[in-house]
Amino acid sequence: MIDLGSRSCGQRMGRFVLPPGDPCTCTGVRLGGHYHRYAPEMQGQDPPLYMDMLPEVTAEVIGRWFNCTASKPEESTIGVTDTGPESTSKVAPGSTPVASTPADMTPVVSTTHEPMEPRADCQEILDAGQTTSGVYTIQHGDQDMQVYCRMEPESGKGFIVFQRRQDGSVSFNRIWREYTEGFGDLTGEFWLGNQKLHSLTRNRGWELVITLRAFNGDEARVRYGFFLVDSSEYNYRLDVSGFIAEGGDAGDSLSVHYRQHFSTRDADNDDVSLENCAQKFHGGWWYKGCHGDSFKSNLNGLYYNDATVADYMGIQWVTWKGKQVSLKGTEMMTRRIRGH
Ligand SMILES: [Ca+2]
Repeated sequence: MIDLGSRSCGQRMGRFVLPPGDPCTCTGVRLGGHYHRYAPEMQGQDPPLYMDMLPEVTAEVIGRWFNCTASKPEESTIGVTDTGPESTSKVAPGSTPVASTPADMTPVVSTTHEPMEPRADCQEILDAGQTTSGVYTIQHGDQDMQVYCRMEPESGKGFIVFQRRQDGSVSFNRIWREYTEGFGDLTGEFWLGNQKLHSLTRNRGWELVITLRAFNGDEARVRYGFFLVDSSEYNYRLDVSGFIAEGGDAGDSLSVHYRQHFSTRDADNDDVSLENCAQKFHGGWWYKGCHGDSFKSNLNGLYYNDATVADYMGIQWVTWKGKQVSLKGTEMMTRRIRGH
């Protein structure tokens, strides 16, 4: 099935979305609303990341405002994408052709879907007929939460994506408060936030699915039948069990981190007194030890543009590629299992 959400840079419901930096370069869309929520430092930047527009303001018009030249076909992906499942290549009048859909896990989706009515999670949204992956608003408790839903209508599953790595565009070397609140871009790289993860998973049975991509093109997918992130009182401790290999041979690199507290460079909750694993590996994770049998995974490590790294550096899933290979991309997502 073609993911119609995999487009970037465009008009949507009166909002024109601009890429960061050069507004003429339509790659890597940033949704304004999300940046407002997670990256206040992006606010007020010139040019702005998005502008609310009248529908008649086209990409061409905006291009003239910024003195863009019209010929950037390989970079421009301006198009209207809410066109329904049967039309995969419609182009907005006067704009350049829509670029080809990027690789499967690359979710360059600029869609903020209007909710039909409040839904508690991505599964309910999928069940209500929304089969396109993208940014949705769910109502959790008494608060609205923007999440990226990975819709897999073939299997009838709708996941809340809570972590994504794909190009190193967002730093994951963050402090406790940032990991608590979340950071990044829901349509790019991000961490949803430990408090949200706890709030989502605390009461009911949730599963965890992780997709892993290597620089050599290998892909793998693992599933844990039970997933819960404990409260801040327990430093967002990881509760995970029920490993299943869903695709590939990645193995289980997370169960060794079971019951581990979350650590960041300014909150050392790992099990070793003489080292600070989060500081050493430049990320936030449920670190146990900084090497050996107590270190099997770190999907929030430093991003490398090359697979080969020093021991345990980079994005690690040790049971798959060993301790000297950093991964190219990851996606972590969770779903409430019905009937539990
Ligand atoms: Ca320590």
